[in-house]
Amino acid sequence: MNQEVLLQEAAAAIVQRNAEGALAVARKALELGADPLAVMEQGFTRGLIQVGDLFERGELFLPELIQCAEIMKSVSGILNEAISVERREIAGRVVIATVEGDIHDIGKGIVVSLMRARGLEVHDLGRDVPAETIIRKAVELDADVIGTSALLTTTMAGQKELEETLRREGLRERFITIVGGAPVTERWARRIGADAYAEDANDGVKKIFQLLAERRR
Ligand code: B12
Repeated sequence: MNQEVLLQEAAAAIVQRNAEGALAVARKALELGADPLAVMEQGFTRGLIQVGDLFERGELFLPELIQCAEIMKSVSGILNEAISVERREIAGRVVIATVEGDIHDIGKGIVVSLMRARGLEVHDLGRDVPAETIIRKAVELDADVIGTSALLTTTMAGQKELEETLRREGLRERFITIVGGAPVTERWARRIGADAYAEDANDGVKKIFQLLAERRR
């Protein structure tokens, strides 16, 4: 089967809130040997973004949005697991969380899976996590990288607070920081003083490896 058809079916299953259909597409994708990351990002995620647009336009309501997110969670359970592990030695230690006040964690889940698959040791602190808690954990684990996700314009402030707290406590140079999430931009990363912005999981992992390499030079 053509991969593009599969990606369209994946997106449609989310928009139509078809839980069984979505799981069937995810399983079919694996059977056919499709790239699970591509199916997540270019298929199911595309559908979820359409759902977000419908919600924003008032054409869909919160219960339906929740239903779509739940379907997304169940397919990501299958597909994230299948993201291929390419290397085994630990390349760096990452502490990651969705910032305080924010419960969006689907994108972070994809990022975590890809990081693990590429050989990073990842400590996922979950969602709605205060900056202070993220920093304490990063210090305790002697992490190399702190990654944060924010999906609401209001919660992006948590990423700024993290940078400010690190600077105030004299810890800024100790960690590489990377920010992501739909409303987050390169400009925002620069403005708050984060080391990097990532638009998706692949971009994030690539930038982390670059920054780790620069640091070890
Ligand atoms: C699913 C969803 C939900 C689900 C979340 C379920 C879950 N467990 O995550 C539920 C239904 C619970 C929900 C709730 C709400 N939501 Co909501 N939600 C969405 C939706 C449709 C999709 C988000 C998503 O999962 N995208 C797919 C993933 C794969 O993409 P992603 O998160 O961007 O992640 C990728 C990249 O950004 C990047 N990335 C992300 N994080 C990181 C971190 C690092 C370190 C790196 C390297 C990379 C990286 O890599 C990821 C993979 O490629 C968006 C619409 C949208 N376009 O984003 C609205 C949206 C984010 N929600 C919105 C709103 C308003 C809400 C609510 C306030 C609704 C309400 N009235 O209660 C609540 C907020 C609750 C809270 N306190 O957090 C608004 C936000 C508007 C704004 N400007 O702030 C949006 C934009 C919808 C809209 N268009 O109005 N939501």
